[in-house]
Amino acid sequence: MMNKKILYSIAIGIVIVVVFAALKLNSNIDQATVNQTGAISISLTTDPAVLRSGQATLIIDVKDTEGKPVDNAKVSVDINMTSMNMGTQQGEATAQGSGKYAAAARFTMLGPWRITTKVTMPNGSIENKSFTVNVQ
Ligand SMILES: [Cu+2]
Repeated sequence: MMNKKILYSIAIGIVIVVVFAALKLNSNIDQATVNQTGAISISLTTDPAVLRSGQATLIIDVKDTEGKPVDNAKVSVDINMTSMNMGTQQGEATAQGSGKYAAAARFTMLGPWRITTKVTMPNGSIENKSFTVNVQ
């Protein structure tokens, strides 16, 4: 009777260990898959980093699915407030090398602004990404 209980406990313990091991293995496989078929990366920084009312430079960084800088893309930006329609500023960004593109922005009011980037990759595919920045 006692032996059966102990055996039963050991069996349950083994099942738990195997299930956890399988879950961990699964998560590793998922991660590897994500890395292999990663998305194009579009990120935004601004100069100055802390935005004030007035002129600023938007720097858009474009990397391909392997994380390499993309220099022959066409990058444009649409800029407007999120909280009201200030009229959309549209601009073309110019290539700076190392996958970076610069565009001018003029923030005429404090508050939240949306910057929508449109990136036409060298192969013609189009990627859009929006960012919200706060002008303080
Ligand atoms: Cu406004």
